[in-house]
Amino acid sequence: MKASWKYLVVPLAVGALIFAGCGSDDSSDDSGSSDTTTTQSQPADNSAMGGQVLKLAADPSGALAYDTTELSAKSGKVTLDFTNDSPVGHDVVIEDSNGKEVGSTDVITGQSTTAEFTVKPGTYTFYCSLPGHEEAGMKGTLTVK
Ligand SMILES: [Cu+2]
Repeated sequence: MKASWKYLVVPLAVGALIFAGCGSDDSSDDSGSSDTTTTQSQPADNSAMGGQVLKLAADPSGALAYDTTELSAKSGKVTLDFTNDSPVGHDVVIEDSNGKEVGSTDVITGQSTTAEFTVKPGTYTFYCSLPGHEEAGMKGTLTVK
């Protein structure tokens, strides 16, 4: 435990400095955060930088389903990485608990796309907006802590 504790302290201290810098200087935050994350693979550090990525895929055989009905994220910026390898077009729309849309992807077929949005703690829903798809089961819950 002693050795791993020592290695933890330095990245956390650097992360705190960069994070503090982001709040007061918007012009340089992008380049600074990408440099520091290259040496860190821990999810905790990535989320501190606002860089969490959620992966979601449509059923590759063409069934009206995603590969999961439950996603979870931490409060802040989210990049949704959506893959649809099936021959059927799909998208993803994210709504908050009031039914207000907070993010969406393009309708894609046989490729991947991303959508970026910001979430607060609470329960969100995601679904496919193509006619009949949500009703057939292309929907799920995004829980944000
Ligand atoms: Cu769909």
